[in-house]
Amino acid sequence: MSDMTVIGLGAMGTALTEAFLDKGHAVTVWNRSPAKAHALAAKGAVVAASVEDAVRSSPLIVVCLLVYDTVHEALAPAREALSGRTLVNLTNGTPEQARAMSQWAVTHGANYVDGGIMAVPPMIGRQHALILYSGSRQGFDTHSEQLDALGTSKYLGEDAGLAPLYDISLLAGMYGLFGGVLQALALTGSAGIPAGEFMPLLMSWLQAMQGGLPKWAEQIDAGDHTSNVVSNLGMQAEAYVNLIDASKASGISTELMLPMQSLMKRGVAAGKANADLTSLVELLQPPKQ
Ligand code: FVH
Repeated sequence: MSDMTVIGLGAMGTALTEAFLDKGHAVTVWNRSPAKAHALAAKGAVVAASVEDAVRSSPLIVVCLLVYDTVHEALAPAREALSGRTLVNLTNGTPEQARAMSQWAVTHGANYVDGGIMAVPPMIGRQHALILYSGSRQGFDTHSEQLDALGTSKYLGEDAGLAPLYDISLLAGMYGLFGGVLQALALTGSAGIPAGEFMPLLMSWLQAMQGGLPKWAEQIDAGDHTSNVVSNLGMQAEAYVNLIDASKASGISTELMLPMQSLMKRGVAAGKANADLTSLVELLQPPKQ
């Protein structure tokens, strides 16, 4: 018997396996393309001949595949073997996919824990790799010590959909930031300014703006977007036009910038010109009943 099985040996599954091995655990692995297991076998992992053998080898099954459809496809031949084990699925997906997978796993007698990895493979095994978990409390508590080998574990609650909800929300913040950074570098780059020269300014500007985010949270939780406003939406919507015009004048695509402008315009049209930018969150959400 191994301590855990890792199913999926892509960039992330390989990093997860290495972190378990580094902590001295006995690990069984399985991957669709067997060649990816060779290097791990040399480090001490046991390579299972089939996905069913892999599941039968351990009480803890960690899955990290490309998408949820892949997980269903890969685990189908091993479903009878899942009974009495804990299935931890670290594949990226939606809250709905996680809840459906949880139901499927519970039907087959497994404890189901969904997970969101807030780290890239080289970070795995270190404290700053945050791994979000939700789903079976019993399954998580039984294996939390082993899972701590992967990074800092954070359990969010019994609803399996919570980990992917936090995961995609954190990714939404990241992609918003990355989109803005790409636009900034396209603008400065078109004027011949090297990215390396502009980046320190951009980083300190973003850090300064980040300081205002706790106030955003307070305003959004209170539903009050009009007290102590220092940069109202009406003013920001006017200034934003310059960002679009300057991009166009330099031949730079505005495709990343236009959706925000459209939301700002909608906010102004809805009478929020004197409110803070935080008021736009209500326009993104479905109307309150
Ligand atoms: N790598 C990263 O930076 C991010 C960090 C945050 C979390 N993500 C998510 O982790 C999942 C796996 O990502 P990955 O980086 O390991 O991805 P790949 O290196 O492309 O490996 C994909 C594995 O999935 C297997 N696979 C694909 N299709 C099938 C299938 N039909 N049946 C069985 N297995 C399948 C693939 O097998 P193979 O191609 O080697 O045979 C790999 O094991 C993912 O959800 C990220 O969003 C990573």
